[in-house]
Amino acid sequence: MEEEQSKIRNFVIISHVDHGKSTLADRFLEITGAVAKDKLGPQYLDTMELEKERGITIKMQPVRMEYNGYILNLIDTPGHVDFNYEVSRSLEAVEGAILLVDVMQGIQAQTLANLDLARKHNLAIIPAINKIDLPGAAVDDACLELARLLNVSPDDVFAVSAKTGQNVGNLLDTVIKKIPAPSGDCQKPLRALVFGSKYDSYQGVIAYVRIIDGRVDSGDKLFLIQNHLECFAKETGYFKPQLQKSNGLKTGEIGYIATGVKNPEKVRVGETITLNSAFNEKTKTFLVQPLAGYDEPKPMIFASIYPENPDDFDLLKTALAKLKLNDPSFVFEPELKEFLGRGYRCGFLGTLHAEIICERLFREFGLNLIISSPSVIYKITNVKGEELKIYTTSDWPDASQIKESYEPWVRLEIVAPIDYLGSISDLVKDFGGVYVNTDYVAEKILLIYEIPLRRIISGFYDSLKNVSQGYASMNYQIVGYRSSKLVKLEILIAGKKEEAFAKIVPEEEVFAQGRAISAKLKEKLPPQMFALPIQAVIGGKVIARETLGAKRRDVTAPLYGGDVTRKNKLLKQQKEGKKKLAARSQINIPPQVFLEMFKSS
Ligand SMILES: Nc1nc2c(ncn2[C@@H]2O[C@H](COP(=O)(O)OP(=O)(O)OP(=O)(O)O)[C@@H](O)[C@H]2O)c(=O)[nH]1
Ligand SMILES: [Mg+2]
Repeated sequence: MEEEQSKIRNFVIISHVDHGKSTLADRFLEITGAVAKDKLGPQYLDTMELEKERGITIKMQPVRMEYNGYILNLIDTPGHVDFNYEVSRSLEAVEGAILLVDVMQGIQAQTLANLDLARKHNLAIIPAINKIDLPGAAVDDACLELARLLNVSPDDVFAVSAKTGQNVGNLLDTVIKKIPAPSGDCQKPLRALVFGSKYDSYQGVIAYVRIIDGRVDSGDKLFLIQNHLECFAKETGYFKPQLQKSNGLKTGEIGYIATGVKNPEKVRVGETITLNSAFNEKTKTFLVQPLAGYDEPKPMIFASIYPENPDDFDLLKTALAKLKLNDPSFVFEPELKEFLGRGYRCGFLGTLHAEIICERLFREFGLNLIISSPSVIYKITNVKGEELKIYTTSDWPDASQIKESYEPWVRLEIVAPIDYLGSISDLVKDFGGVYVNTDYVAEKILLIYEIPLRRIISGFYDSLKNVSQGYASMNYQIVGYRSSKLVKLEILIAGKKEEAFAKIVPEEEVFAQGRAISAKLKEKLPPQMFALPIQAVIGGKVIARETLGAKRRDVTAPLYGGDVTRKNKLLKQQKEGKKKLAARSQINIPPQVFLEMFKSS
């Protein structure tokens, strides 16, 4: 191994959501001088507007720091379970992990899940307790709990404050001591693992890479082994975290390669990049073996997404392809539906994930969307005896066609302090869950249940947080399909079917759900030009009804009568808006309402 390579450390920070990873990364950036102190706002690596607004990390973010003669490549990861694919991809690019635990919360479900992932990758793990500056923090107890989980001495657990910086310098020194330098052979031909990417209109696809073997220089001719694509390194560089050009990238380094490839679908995460010169003319094979790559993510929930303006269909298509490059964990397929038009059926890892993608389509691409209620993948057998998978509500066949219906169940793991055992088991029972087992992790209980996935995506997590004062956390995996009598609840507004609000529900819940959806719509929809009925309908029978009030909205009201041309323009716009309305339907449903209904379903 070359001297330079032995001075590289690649590591991630992993934890449950909100335990302070991005804040700890801030302190590392400060200590190493990677970012000037006056430029360093809180959670500096959360660069997306949505991340800042919501205070959560959505994307993993690599950053290169220099410290005491070492190159430190850190990847900050998200903690929310919906963005777990970001974590698992990051782990493949590093040799070690800081496992961070909030002193007030202790071990939580994603602490366990992410630790498990890190162990599967054989990473060196450095445990640390965070937020020790908080008044009343029981630091020793928290260290003991984490030490028990990892089977190490409590003295090996770091106690830090990412906020004040207390003990963070020692933690960084330990990263250098305990995490091994990257292995890999600098003499071999290039093998670079693509662990992320983004699209740039000038540079084409920018691949985030970890150089496993060999080196790449700016200008090199490249070959993408899995996709059989030739391209070249338009530019190489590092994450500072802004992209900073370099002459090349060497074994063990993390950086980017701008490929110039314009089709976002051609460069996939998990791809192995090698040099074109590694091709052996005689044997017609490459001198290198492709890397293992990544497992495909498994979408849990589906929704139909349609442009509000049908002319935006092509824009939606390119937007989805570009977003997928930045977030490979969602899937999409075109679909055509009678009541909706041309759009896409999209699969997501969870409801927050779906919400974030829809927000990004709006903010980054200016797309107003119609979004259907989220759905899990149901299965039915029809009267012909065929078994069908039903991804979205609009695919649900007529009741007369269905012989038997099935829904996915999950194994649900809840980690909580023992005091909340009673309230949690009551809650799970209310949500139709079945008790399986109780286990212990360090000082906490690990409760295992089975429950329909449908219940998990509709409000369960919020209720769990409520009954446990925020202390319980959860994780789930699909265990299989079980028979359930399901029906399609239709929603009619002004007598017209609004497919986006339809929902698949168990027969015994139709009345409650029908009432809930129509009441919610009444609350979310703006007053219309005429009073309109909102109806929930099962098989042609109305089971719930609300009336949406009428009010002529004065669009010029906020203008205090000042500017006449502007006033006229607005009135003209309103008139045109009404024309568009008449063409689409009787009612004006602002695009935010679809997202609001989606969130609350
Ligand atoms: N008092 C105190 N607050 C902290 C400390 N570290 C982080 N926080 C706060 O905890 C909250 C979450 O911090 P983040 O750094 O965003 O947590 P995260 O783990 O990156 O969150 P996700 O990426 O969404 O999982 C923020 O309000 C921080 O200000 C600490 O050491 N002390
Ligand atoms: Mg974060």
